[in-house]
Amino acid sequence: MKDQRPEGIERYSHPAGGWDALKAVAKTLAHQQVVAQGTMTLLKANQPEGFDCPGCAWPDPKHTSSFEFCENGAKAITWESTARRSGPEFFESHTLSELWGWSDHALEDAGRLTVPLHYNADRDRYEPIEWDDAFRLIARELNRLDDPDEAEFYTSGRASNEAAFLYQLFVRAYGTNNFPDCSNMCHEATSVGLPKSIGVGKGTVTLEDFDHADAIFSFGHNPGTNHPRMMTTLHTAARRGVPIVVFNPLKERALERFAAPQDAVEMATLSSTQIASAYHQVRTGGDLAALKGIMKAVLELDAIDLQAGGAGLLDRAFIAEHTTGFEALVEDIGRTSWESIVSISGLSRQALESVARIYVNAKNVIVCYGMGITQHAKGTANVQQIANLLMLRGNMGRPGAGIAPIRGHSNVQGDRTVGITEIPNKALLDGMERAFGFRPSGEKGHNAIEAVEAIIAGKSKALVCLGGNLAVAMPDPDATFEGMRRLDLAVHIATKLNRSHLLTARTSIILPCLGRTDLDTQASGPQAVTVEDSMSMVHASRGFLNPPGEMLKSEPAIIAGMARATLGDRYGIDWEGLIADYDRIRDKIEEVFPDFHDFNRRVRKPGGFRLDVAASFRRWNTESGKANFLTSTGLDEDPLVGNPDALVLTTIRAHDQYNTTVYGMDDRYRGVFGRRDVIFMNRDDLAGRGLKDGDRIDIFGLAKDDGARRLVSGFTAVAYDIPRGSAAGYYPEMNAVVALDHYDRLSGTPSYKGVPITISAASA
Ligand SMILES: Nc1nc2c(c(=O)[nH]1)N[C@H]1C(S)=C(S)[C@@H](COP(=O)(O)OP(=O)(O)OC[C@H]3O[C@@H](n4cnc5c(=O)[nH]c(N)nc54)[C@H](O)[C@@H]3O)O[C@H]1N2
Ligand SMILES: Nc1nc2c(c(=O)[nH]1)N[C@H]1C(S)=C(S)[C@@H](COP(=O)(O)OP(=O)(O)OC[C@H]3O[C@@H](n4cnc5c(=O)[nH]c(N)nc54)[C@H](O)[C@@H]3O)O[C@H]1N2
Ligand SMILES: [Mo]
Repeated sequence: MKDQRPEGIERYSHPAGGWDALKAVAKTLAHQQVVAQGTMTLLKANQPEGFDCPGCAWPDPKHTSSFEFCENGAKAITWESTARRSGPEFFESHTLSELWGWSDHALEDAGRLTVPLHYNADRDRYEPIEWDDAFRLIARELNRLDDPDEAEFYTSGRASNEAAFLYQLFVRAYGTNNFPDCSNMCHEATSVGLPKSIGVGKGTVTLEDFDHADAIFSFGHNPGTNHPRMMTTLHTAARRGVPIVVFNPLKERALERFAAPQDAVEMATLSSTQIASAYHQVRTGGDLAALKGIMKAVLELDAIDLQAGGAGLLDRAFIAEHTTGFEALVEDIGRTSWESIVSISGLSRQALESVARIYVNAKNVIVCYGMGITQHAKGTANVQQIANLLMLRGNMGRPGAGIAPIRGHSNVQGDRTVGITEIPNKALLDGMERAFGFRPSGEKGHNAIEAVEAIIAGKSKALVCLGGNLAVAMPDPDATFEGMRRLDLAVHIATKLNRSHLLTARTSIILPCLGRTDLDTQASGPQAVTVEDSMSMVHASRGFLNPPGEMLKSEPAIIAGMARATLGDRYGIDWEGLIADYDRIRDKIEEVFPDFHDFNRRVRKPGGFRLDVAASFRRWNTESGKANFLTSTGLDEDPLVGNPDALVLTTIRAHDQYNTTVYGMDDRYRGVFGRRDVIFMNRDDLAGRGLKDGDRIDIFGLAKDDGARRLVSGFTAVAYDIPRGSAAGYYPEMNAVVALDHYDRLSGTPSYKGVPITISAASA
């Protein structure tokens, strides 16, 4: 008898990729009415003379290859190059109270913003405003604050190096280091954890290293959806017979099997390639335990080898010459019992031993990881344990081996490199002084959590956002929304309307900007910008589409406009000159950051250049001058899960979404169609609560008792292949049960992937 499944829930039995991916692209193109121009646009993605795909930060084979098909890249591009517009008529026809009732999808689907807008509270509408008037209003509000530290300057990771660099120049000249950044919600555990381990907060591998790897481990990332061009790399590696070992609570289809749309044979024969050679469904938040378990098994295998007269299985020469802390690590692992490892990771000892055998049998190992590792209360510790595992066998700083954090936004790494940081180091301050003749404040500013806390507390009164949808991306929407509505000034530089723009302050302004695909013409002619991918490759990006309207400005031009209005000629910065020709911005980037030497010449070579990542060459920029094994005692990440009824919820992305941008309501590979109001649970966890597949339930977020009620109600429970004790639901819907105060104390990364919850049958 066929199971009766909840509405919209099906079994999706195809491999990832394949014809369904091509069909999905055709549908997107049609919906956005960009068929002719759209297809041409797709062909220019990631080409030498084209633009950098805004979809993800995975690198391209030297940006010189032939067209690489990517379904979700195509969605990101067509979403931006849509023929739809939300111009003055749109805002005249809809009050903000009405728009508040629209879905996140509908708000963005209204199309590209075309004119600067100013909120009129009497009419509850955004109304067109001249650029100069908008800049003047912003300047007036910023200059009215008692202290520059009462303003927050958020950056989302799509901003180019040029935009981000000018932004930090403006903000530092204005006088604060309040730089909340999407990276704070994303790979901050990497940016904080890895410098202490290996001296650099970035990955150490290049794309070429994947060709020389003998084993690839994947922890907590979903490439079929979130960095689909990585599937080409994994597909090639799998076909080469390289073991690919996956740790993920959910069986993600693309990690199981994939049909490459480029592969004529697979497409013609409807066949596919198995990707993971072993799939371990770790419990949410069980990675620290799993990593310690693998290391424990590696140390045991090493001891056996030594006893048998072998030379051991660790790279003892590397450990002796290049590292500190090995003994302390061995001690910590020795103290950790198999019993606790197995119960917390949810994986058997045999399973972890089999991983250890793959690990020691491979000469070169790469470990890739994403949000499943970083977005935890122990995110930094997770990242450092990955580094420990690699260093045991010298898998760091040599060809075919290393650590590969998979970044999120297409330029989130670059934004950091060119100065978006709330903790400026001496090199940055020296560089700024050298290039601009003033020394910015060195005082620590706010990260994303601190910024939102300050806004909620009424201490910060102005918020400027270079892209993004901060209010919706952050935890605790009730408190966050309310705080934002009490601001004196809110400024959003954006391509499309989203919910954060509806949280109006006393003065609220939206500034429409060009996107990656748009032609950017300044006084000296058409401009290119630059971006840095996950593997530290910097390359140029040049849009070519006619902008959606004549009023739009580029991000650098908008920043320069705000800066000049706010700062006058403070420090003699030539804002117009910098905007006239972006080469001049790049010259200044080079002056501040010597790593960018010869920037304008090197970035003109197809494929660009790689920034120096010292750890890739076994140079360790740590205090000890060596790579450090770092221990983190214990395995339990969460003191909050004291409740015996608690489940650990992870919040994830569907296939048809880009962060808070919801392209559509399907999550094809997980078999969810036309809805997002679901929670995936183990059938036995449901039964244990007297519930079953398809029941409507309420979800309560547990947190330190702060009086707040965190609730998502009336969602449908979907019995799913997920470990007991774990549950999964979609971001951002589930943000209502995430507490702002629940974050990694070392990096400030919210624990979006380890949310303690209880559930019960829906009350209404
Ligand atoms: N199309 C598309 N592309 C994107 C994005 C997008 O939204 N859409 N977002 C961009 C951004 S900003 C980012 S940061 C990246 C995000 O890319 P990912 O890191 O892939 O993001 P998530 O969907 O959050 O999923 C993480 C994966 O971790 C698994 N997971 C959840 N909890 C745990 C855990 O506790 N342990 C382990 N081992 N695994 C776990 C989930 O099942 C899921 O497969 O993608 C970027 N690219
Ligand atoms: N529960 C939960 N919450 C999460 C996460 C999670 O996994 N779970 N993930 C976190 C992560 S990894 C991240 S990175 C954040 C994402 O946080 P953000 O980066 O703040 O959010 P996005 O949804 O990427 O922003 C979308 C908006 O960006 C604007 N935009 C798009 N393109 C451009 C452009 O070219 N220029 C400008 N100026 N604006 C543009 C559009 O107006 C669009 O509405 O969310 C975090 N929140
Ligand atoms: Mo991200």
